[in-house]
Amino acid sequence: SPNLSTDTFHNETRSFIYGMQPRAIQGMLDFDYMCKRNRPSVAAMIYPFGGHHVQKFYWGTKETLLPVYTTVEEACKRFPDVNVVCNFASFRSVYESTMDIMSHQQIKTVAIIAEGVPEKRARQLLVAAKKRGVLIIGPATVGGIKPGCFKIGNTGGMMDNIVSSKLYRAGSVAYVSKSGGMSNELNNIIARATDGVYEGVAIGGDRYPGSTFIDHMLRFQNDPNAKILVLLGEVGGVEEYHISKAIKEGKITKPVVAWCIGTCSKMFTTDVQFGHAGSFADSIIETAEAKNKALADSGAHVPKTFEDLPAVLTEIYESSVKSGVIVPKPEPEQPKIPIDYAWAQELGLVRKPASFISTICDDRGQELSYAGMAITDVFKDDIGVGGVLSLLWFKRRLPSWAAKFIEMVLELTADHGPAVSGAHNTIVTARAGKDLISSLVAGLLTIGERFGGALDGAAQLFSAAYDAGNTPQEFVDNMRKSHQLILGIGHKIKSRTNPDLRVEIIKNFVTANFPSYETLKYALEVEKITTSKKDNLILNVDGAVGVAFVDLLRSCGAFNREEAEEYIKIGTLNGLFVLGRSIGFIGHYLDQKRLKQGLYRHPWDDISYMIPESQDQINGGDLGSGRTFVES
Ligand code: Q5B
Repeated sequence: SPNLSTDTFHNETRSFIYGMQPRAIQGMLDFDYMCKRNRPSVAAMIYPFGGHHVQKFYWGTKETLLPVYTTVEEACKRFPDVNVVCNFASFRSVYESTMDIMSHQQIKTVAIIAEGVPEKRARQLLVAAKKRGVLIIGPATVGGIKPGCFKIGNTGGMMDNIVSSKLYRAGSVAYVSKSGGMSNELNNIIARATDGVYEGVAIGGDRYPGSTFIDHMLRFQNDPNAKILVLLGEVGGVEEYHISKAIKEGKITKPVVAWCIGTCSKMFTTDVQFGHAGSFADSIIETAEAKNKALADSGAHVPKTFEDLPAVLTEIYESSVKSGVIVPKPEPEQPKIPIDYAWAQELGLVRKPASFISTICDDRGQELSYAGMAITDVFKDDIGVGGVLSLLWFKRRLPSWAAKFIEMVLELTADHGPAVSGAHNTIVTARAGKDLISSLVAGLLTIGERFGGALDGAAQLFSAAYDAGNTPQEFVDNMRKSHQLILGIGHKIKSRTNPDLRVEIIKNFVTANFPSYETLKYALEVEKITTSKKDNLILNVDGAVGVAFVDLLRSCGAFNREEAEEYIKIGTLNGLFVLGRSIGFIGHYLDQKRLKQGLYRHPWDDISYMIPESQDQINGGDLGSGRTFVES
């Protein structure tokens, strides 16, 4: 016979959970905590995939770790006190895993949650379990609950439901049903009609459950703390007759309140298969009505309808109290169980200041959006890279000429040969064997005021001087007096006689498309003065883009003056060069890899070595003069 001990579940019962079921485990641990158990009822998880590891759970408000083993054997070895397994394996693998679980002597109870277990397999499991003296609850069940002691998996539903059905402390009524959903209903009815549930088991709705009504009713009969027994049967099968027989034979002497659901089936003109695989009446004796009658005839308390069940329960409970069979216990304080933050937030019970604010992009909904524009619309409207940049950098769509200008800047700044500082660094890094990101970053880190990073500075200097009403000459003089280079002016190789055609392209576009371009005009006047001094002091590509962008921000109509100034102040414009030149740096990286270039070492003859001849020369403090150095 299976393990029909009256002590199947107690407040020291420990279990393994087979399968990765963190929600169910958290529910069990919350229940344990609520019941004031000393230790969690779950000792470990068994999950054949992913190797040994630990998983974090809450134990009240604190956190605890549960180990995950890959085999039942390891788990059993580590926790010899565990005798219950909740098996969440699917119908495909539940047979093998349950057989494995049952091969370990210490396991006395297995709850099988899977639905759709083939009947042949279910019967084989049943036979094997009987042979080994293992109690199987299920298949196709949520399991069961023993208030104050143990809860199988998801039984009892959410914690607020468990609290409202007082499942955190033992009552006097033990029930057995087939359905998990109806068990919840019973938990609620029993809590209201009596002093509550002592133990409840849902055996599952399949035709061949691992344990049957009579198994559990006899367990409850033998348990002195179960005072009233409840049977919730249903149409189909003949298991309920075992109860009526046991009552008649005096094997069950405690009051039994019984009801078989499915009495409405007579209203249908054809045979009806109810929700469970086993809830189908093959003959008249399998109908709910016939079984209710047999139960009533045997002496069970059978209400007229299911709706009358609570009243019948109350009547039996009150008479049990009167006769002293049940002595009501003082009601303990209702436990408080911390709710998960995410759930509390969903219920609108908590709020917290966010650590981050983001206003440009949202990936939470069904569709990604850039500044409120759905990604499908980005493509429907064909807004291009310029449009996407407008949304993500400026949070608005800019006029198409402005978006086009942005794209033009990215194209113009994409590369300027392998000799410029950044490309050189990318190449050297790639040749040192580094990866794409390292090589790209090595190049990007050279961008600064002298190389490619003068856009913001140029925008600030020229616009400030223009706004202050300085003439171009005054501006140049002021900069010279304060010993500052004019950012955006000057180039290593380009000059008035060797003009930078990129700058020409920018000028042509701006003059043709921008509503106004006062800053650019001003910068070109400055250029006339600087180039008159030195041929290479042209308005360079950084300067041209910088001042043109001031005009864009000020004239496109999408920004007020304050916003336009802010974008210049916060360093937006160098971003254009960084973004554009990344294209070129990546190109150089790929080029070097493609060419399989080896480690670069700079030739000695290209380095001027100026080494002191002796320590005395260093100590003599003559380092700056160059006189005392050997020049090579
Ligand atoms: N002088 C760019 O210098 C460079 C002056 C100036 C007044 C100035 C220099 C500079 C400002 C920063 C700037 C962006 C370092 C450049 C870029 C992207 C690139 C790069 C590429 C690409 C060049 C000689 C004489 C001295 C100086 C005077 C020089 N600049 N006076 N304002 N701005 N500019 N950077 O040729 O009397 O002889 O003592 O710092 O805008 O990075 O292609 O390579 O796409 O990758 O080495 O285009 O102009 O000249 O420093 O020897 O100076 O001119 O005071 O006068 P150079 P220096 P003096 S675009």
